[in-house]
Amino acid sequence: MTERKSVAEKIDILRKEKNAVILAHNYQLPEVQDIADFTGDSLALSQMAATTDADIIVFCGVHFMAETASIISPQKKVLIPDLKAGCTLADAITADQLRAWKKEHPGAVVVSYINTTAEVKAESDYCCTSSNAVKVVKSIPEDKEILFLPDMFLGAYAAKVTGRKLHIWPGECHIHAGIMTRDLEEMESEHPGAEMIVHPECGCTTSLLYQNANVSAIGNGNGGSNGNGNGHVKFLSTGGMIKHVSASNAREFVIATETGMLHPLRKANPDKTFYPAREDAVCRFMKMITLEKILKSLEEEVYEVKVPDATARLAKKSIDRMLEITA
Ligand code: CIZ
Repeated sequence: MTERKSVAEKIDILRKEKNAVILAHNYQLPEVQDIADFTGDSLALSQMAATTDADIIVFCGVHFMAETASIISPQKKVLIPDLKAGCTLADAITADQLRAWKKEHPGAVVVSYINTTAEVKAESDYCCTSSNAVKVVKSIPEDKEILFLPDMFLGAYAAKVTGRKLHIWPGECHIHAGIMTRDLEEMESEHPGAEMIVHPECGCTTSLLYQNANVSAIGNGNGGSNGNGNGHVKFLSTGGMIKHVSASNAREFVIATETGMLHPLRKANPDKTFYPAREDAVCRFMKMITLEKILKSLEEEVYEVKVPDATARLAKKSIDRMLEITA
């Protein structure tokens, strides 16, 4: 009798046969994160994949993330298991809209959040992530106008912390925008003493910043001004949340971001307790990737995401400029 293999086992066989690496974003389904070679935020994943000798990258995330992997590893074949896995925030501004905006502000410096299409990155001076947006903005000479896009909450955060006047594109991630101050207040009264860990794309970011003098800066969780201060509310990127929570003495945490994030946090910290700020903060695009689709992706080598060379070269410049500042 032939032994029946599970989908995960079949994925494993094919990944080795095809010399593929599987990346899973922190917001992916738990079973997808569990079979991945690497989990993390989109930039870190693309950078990790670039250090491997894999021929194929299967990106379990949304479309702009696969594009970032293609920009950083143009010689590798990048696959996304479902082409419909898009990002409403990245779709909030097109390259044409950005070109028109730039015309209205000649000479302005363009800072684009990583959640943008490759074409938009190619039209930008700097890329930034949620953990380094403040650093990137601070590095730009005071006399320069800055166009910040596409997330208005992250933009408002960077403006408040740096004291700079930014022109901010009115885009938002509908999941994060729905996490409001009253959600955090409710969680705080239910779980007094829990640390409030907030992604800066959240709708509550600006009011928390104004209301709560005891907040610590956004960052990557490495300490000091990077997010590990003594504040009760901490603004952190997903990578920063992982680092910060492991180092924190707190036992309970309220996590204000997409609920997929609770899986890696719980896995790495089985002795700590995590509550989502909102149970319904679930991105349906992130959850489109399933084990079955990953298997099909490897079997049929679908769906390829390839950024055209000229766009990739320009987009990479904006990423490299960011890395020069934040290295
Ligand atoms: O780039 C990412 O992975 C996103 C969208 C969020 C984060 O904070 O890691």
